[in-house]
Amino acid sequence: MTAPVIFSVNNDIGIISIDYPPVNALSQSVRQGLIDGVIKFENDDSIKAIIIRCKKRTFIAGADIKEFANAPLEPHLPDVVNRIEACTKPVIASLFGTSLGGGFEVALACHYRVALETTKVGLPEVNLGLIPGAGGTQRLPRMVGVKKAMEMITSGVHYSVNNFSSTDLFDCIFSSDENLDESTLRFVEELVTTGKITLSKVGEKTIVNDIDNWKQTLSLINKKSRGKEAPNIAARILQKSLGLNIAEGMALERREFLKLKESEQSAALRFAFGAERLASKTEFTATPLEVKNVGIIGGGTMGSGIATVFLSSGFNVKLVEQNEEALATGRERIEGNFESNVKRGRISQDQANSYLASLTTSIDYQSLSESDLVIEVVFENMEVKKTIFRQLDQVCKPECILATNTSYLDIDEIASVVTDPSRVIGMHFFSPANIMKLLEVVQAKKSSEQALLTAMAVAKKLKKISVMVGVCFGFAGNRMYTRYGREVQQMLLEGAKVAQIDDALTGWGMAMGQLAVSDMSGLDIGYHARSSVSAPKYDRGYFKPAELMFKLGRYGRKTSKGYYQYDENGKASNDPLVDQLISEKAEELGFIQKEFSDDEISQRAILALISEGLQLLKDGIVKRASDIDVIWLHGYGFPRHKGGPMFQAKQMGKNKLELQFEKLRQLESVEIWPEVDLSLVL
Ligand code: T1G
Repeated sequence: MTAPVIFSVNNDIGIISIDYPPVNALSQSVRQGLIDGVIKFENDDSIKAIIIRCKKRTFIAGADIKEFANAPLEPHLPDVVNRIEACTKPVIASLFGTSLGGGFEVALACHYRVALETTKVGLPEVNLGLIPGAGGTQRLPRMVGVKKAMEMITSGVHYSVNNFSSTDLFDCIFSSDENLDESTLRFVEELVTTGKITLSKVGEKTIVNDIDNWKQTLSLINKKSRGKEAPNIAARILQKSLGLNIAEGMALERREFLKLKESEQSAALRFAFGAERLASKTEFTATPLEVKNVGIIGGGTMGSGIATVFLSSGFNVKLVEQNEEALATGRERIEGNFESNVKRGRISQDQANSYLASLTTSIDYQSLSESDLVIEVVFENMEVKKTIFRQLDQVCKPECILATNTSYLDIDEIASVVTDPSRVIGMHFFSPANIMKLLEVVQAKKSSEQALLTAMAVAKKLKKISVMVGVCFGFAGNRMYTRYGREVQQMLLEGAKVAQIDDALTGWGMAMGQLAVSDMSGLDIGYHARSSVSAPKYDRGYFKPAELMFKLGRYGRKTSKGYYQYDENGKASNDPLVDQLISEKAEELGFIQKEFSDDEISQRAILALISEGLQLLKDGIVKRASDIDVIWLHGYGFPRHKGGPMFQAKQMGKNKLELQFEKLRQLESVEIWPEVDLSLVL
């Protein structure tokens, strides 16, 4: 394997080139190479300046996340960046791609920074439950002020270099059609030949305190962090650093960084980072088909949302509906989605117009003859879907992939009406389709590797996170959601109150309470979905409170009454009548009511998710435990800093899990809490 760092000379300029795929991360060998390069050229009298550049995909995208599991090896990154800054010859960082975390800290320690205009920079360590650990909290505020540094470090967002034109952060921004290496060399040569080159050290600058109200700033960050520790710690370090010199500030930063690196939150967030990238990997070897033309059957909320996502990602979309009126409504919905994207400044009007220019509509299925992929997005009725697939079988070209967006119906049965069922798969988007990142790619019994891999490649273009799952009622996500919902229903029957349950779950970190989500998605939808399969005989309380709400016409937000009541502005409030009605139902069913603690509620709900997750692994519906976590992080508002239900199982460990499951089996039954094979997750 070639050395990740090589040295070369161009006239009197020393060049340190990093070539360490995939993202030139700061592994031990890269760190060592940087130090060796600085010392080599510093001691070479013929050298006037040093350039740090990277090959291939991007400038350094950070410390090597893969090394975090082990004890840190020398040279440590803070020493590397300080050595660069201390160099007696000017060091220039030549940026492109995404210069992030430790990569941006290396650039900040250089005496000059130049970049292509398309470059993104950032200190996103908080997304990994960390803080910058190599001077980022010290050098960035010295260059952009503490206010901007606070925003960048606590948000973890990547920023375009064009955001910093009012600062001295970049010495030169090259246009995107320039050759970065040539432009950087020209920039440095000019400085050297004109003798203007200097050793401007960021670390020697003072931090300008441009934050007026620290109390307010810190509380705002605490509110936004929703239980994540790292943003709050970073904010406090920025405050404390106002009176410190760079060495004292970096020592403080390092202490907190090393503490966070051992934290459960960082372990969860680093796990999530890896799990997301693993989810798209399969053992399949087929070559995905190229997809340009996409047919969408159904222009309802979901269909128009999915069409919007495809158009926004550069695909040609043909929307098909059963009549002109429905077609017009579908087009209006899509135009409405783009209008609100323009209003929210997500895209320009020109972009919206160009996306809409790739939309065509028809009531004639024949118009799908050139489609590479067709997605059926009509209401959940098996016979209607089978009719549509019979028509698609007639009109679509043999290599066209036929996908259904059903959330729970049997895709093997849908595929049974198609001549070549190997081209039938599920592509289960989550609502709202233009927001939710998750896509369940459903493998039916006869789905081909090529069809599945094509869908996963399309998902990447849509900037979705795709997870492959098998066919069962509700696939992976909704099947677990039903089990999670069942446990909430059971706790209602055993005496927990509506508001207490939702507060316990959001207090634990869930984005929303399960009952508030049910009210939002409609209790009638849930009722009809569950009615398509028979309720388990061994579970006498199975969704009884939900059934009661449905029978009372309390469908949730859409009827202003569900588990909560909603005023004319949609504001939710408790309705004591609901707790009373459920309590009476529970008595009628013979359930003994008791007090619940918030911990007991959240623990039992998470254990229900783990139990069903283990069943999914046992049934082979999901290949990896981490895929289940990715589904819950991106489809169901599971708190990212908790890693996911299966990650939580790992944190709990064998003994605690077995003990908890056994207790619940005693409380209820082995049918409801089946024996589980913990080796599937531990
Ligand atoms: N270390 C190791 N591998 C990394 C990596 C990293 N920092 N970043 C990406 N990869 C791998 C990733 O696993 C995948 O591998 C491949 O690169 C492509 O990634 C002291 C301690 C750079 C914007 O947080 O945000 O510096 O799956 O699929 O969508 O202060 O990756 O192909 O085998 O995501 O084009 C701070 C994390 C670290 C940046 C590219 N840096 N990376 O996105 O490709 S902490 C980060 C990203 C730090 C210091 C601290 C993105 C990306 P594989 P990808 P992408």
